[in-house]
Amino acid sequence: MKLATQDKSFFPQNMKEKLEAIRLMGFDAFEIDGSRLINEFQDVKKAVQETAVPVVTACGGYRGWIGDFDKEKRKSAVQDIISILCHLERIGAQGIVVPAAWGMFSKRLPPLIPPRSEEQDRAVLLDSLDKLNEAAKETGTYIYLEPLNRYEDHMLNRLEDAVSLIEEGRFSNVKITADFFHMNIEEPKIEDSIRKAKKYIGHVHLADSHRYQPGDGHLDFSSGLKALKEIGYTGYLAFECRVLGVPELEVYRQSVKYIRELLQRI
Ligand code: LER
Ligand code: MN
Repeated sequence: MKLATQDKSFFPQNMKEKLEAIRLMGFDAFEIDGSRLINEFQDVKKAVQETAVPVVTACGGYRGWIGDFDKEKRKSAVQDIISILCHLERIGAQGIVVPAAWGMFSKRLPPLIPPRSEEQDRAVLLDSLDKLNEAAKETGTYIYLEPLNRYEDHMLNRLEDAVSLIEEGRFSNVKITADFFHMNIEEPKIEDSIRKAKKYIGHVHLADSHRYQPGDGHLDFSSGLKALKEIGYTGYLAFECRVLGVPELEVYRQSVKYIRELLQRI
C-alpha cells in the first residue's frame, strides 16, 4: 500500500515545490482538489512530470452533489466530475472521490426528516452514477464512491450501502473509498466491513478517531490495515485529516512514519 496526502496550508503553494515537499515528508503521491486540477492544469502536469510525484486522485472541487436535492445542482456535479475525469486521464491519474452529498442533510440533526424518500435518493444516485460510470469507462478512470458518517450525509453511511448501489447498477468503474474516520463511526467492526466489501474497495482515506492525523487519536489502525492487506488491497491510503500539534509539518511527518511502521508490522 502506498501513501498519499491532500493539500495542507503548511505545504508550499507552488505546485512543483508542493510535490517535492510531499515526497520529503514520506508520501508517494498527491490527492488534488478537482477545481485546482482544472484551473492550474498545465502547472500540475509539468510539476508531476518534473518531480515524478504522481497526482493519483481528486477529491472535491465541483459544484453540487451527485445526490443533490436540486436537479440542476446534480447536473452541475455530474458535468464537473466528468470534466475532472478528463483531466485526470491526461495525467495518468486513477479517479475521483465522490460522496452522495456532503453536509446537505443529516437524519440525526433537526429537522430529521429529509425532503426526499429513500427510494428517490437511490434512484437519483443510480442515475448520476450511471452517467459517471460511462465517463469513467471512456477515460479509463474510476469513481470512488464514499460513504460518510450520519452527521455528514444521510444517503450512504456504510460500505455496504455503496456496495449495494454498485451491484444494482452493475457499474464497472465505480469503486469505494473506505474512509477510516467515517468507518470508525458507522461500521460495527471496521475489519469485517473491509473484508465484506473487498471486491469494491478502490481507495482509502486515513484520519484518526477525531479527524486529526493518524496516531494521535484512539483508532486501532492495525486491524483495519491488516484486513486491507488480507484482501489484497495495494492502492493508496490518502491522508485526509487536520493536524494537531506544532510544528505541524513535523507532527505530520511523524504520522506518516507511524503508518509506515504499522504497514511494516502487519
Ligand atoms: C468528508 O468528511 C470526507 O471524508 C471527504 O472525503 C468528502 O469527500
Ligand atoms: Mn474522506
